[in-house]
Amino acid sequence: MHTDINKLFQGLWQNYIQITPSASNIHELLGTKTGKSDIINDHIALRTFNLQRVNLNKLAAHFLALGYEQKGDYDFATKKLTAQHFEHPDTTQAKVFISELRVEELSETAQAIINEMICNVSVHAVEADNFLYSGTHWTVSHGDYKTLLAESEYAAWMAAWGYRANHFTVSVNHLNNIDELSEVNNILKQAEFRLNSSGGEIKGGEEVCLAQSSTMADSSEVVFADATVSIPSCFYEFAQRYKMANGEYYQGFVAASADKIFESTNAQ
Ligand code: OOG
Ligand code: NI
Repeated sequence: MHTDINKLFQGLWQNYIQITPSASNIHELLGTKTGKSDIINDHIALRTFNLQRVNLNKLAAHFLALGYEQKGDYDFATKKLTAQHFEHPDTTQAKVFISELRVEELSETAQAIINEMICNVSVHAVEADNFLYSGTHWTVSHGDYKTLLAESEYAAWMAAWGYRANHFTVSVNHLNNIDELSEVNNILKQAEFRLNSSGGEIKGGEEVCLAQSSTMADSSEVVFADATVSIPSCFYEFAQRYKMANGEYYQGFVAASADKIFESTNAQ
């Protein structure tokens, strides 16, 4: 496990932009618009399966070791996902949203494909410094990918991309010269980036103390056992937080909005 938060986030970011060039382009574009090249991340998100070897707790251990604390619990019944979020006492550090797919709720066929994949992940690999950006530890066929896709877009995404940041999220509150999420969205649309419009381009808002938007995932090539195919990779998210009645900024997530953000990796 990393002992340095910055090294972990640098590893995650470098791995993420390799298959998400839009994120790196938008990062640069926002740097130009705001006159400040350093962007504060609101959060990152990671995905996994609830199988013992690689479950949410195994991913979380990497952050707990760096001083993060577990905060919210979330359930996405239709998507068969459980999630938690983690915060660091230093509030300038990105929050972390980790979800896990409840494998036992899938068909026997899907379960067999996933179990076979995860058999290849060693206990040692899960604890290694680079685990959270180590990608796949298995090979799947394009057919198996499509079988998973028919049942769970999330399962298919994991089969193709493995362990890596699913997205980084720009903190709109920390952007110089930009006050509103809608302004960010306008800049992105003008530059012809495609936004996720499921549930509206802006999910949530001041009434739930969190407004979010995201790009649709880039496409990137995956080498399957039998074919090389371009499929949705990762996306970039933008979050604006509002103060609660007690005067403090809301730090949690909003399940109804998150449910739509997950769909940013759907095929277009
Ligand atoms: C996570 C989706 C939820 C948010 O900010 O609400 C999320 C995912 O797509 O893995 O990141
Ligand atoms: Ni997010």
